[in-house]
Amino acid sequence: MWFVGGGSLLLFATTVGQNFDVLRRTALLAPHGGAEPGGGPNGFQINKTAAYAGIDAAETGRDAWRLVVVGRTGTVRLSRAQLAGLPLHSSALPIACVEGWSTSDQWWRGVRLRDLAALVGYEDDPPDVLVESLQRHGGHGAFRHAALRANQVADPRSLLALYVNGEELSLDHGYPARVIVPAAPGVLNTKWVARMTFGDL
Ligand SMILES: Nc1nc2c(c(=O)[nH]1)N[C@H]1C(S)=C(S)[C@@H](COP(=O)(O)O)O[C@H]1N2
Ligand SMILES: [Mo]
Repeated sequence: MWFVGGGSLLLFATTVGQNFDVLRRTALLAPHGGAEPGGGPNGFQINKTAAYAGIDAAETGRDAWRLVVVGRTGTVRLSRAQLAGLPLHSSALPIACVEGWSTSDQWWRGVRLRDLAALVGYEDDPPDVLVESLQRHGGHGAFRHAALRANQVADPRSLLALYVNGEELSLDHGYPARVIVPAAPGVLNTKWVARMTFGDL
């Protein structure tokens, strides 16, 4: 976990590399909407698996995936390593799906949405953002993108999460990066984010 001592962090760093491939492989095969609370990769339930959403592991890899951020001052492309090098913050937030389940608080870690807005010209006044997923098919088309309001972007708890519960995001929970915002239906927490367009929608 991120909030424990340095010794455990070191342990985490050495074990996560070994477990990560296994984690991602098993995540691909897992059924969606685990039956019991706490089931699913990273220790909590999933809505749609990566396989169901048609996410190809090849397009989430280190060489293929870039986050494209568009705004007032132009377009910025960031690899996952570059994102992980930005200031990271933690938020304890649940996922609350309108389909009738919700999780307890999960420990998310990632880049603040308002910091991403600042990268493309909105230092003081974050606007709305349109978030688009790698997902092209599978499930409800509406889940491929979501619009977040300026106040949701400005909230310091709103993250583009790279990690959860002290681990890399699993593919089923949205690896390489997914949105998590407070007090909003789960559907706004777009997984497998590919593109974020800041500006009044
Ligand atoms: N790209 C994409 N993002 C998505 C979804 C989806 O199907 N595709 N499902 C949404 C819904 S309805 C919910 S409740 C949450 C569930 O997140 P989880 O699967 O990590 O628990 O993801 C949201 N993000
Ligand atoms: Mo949902």
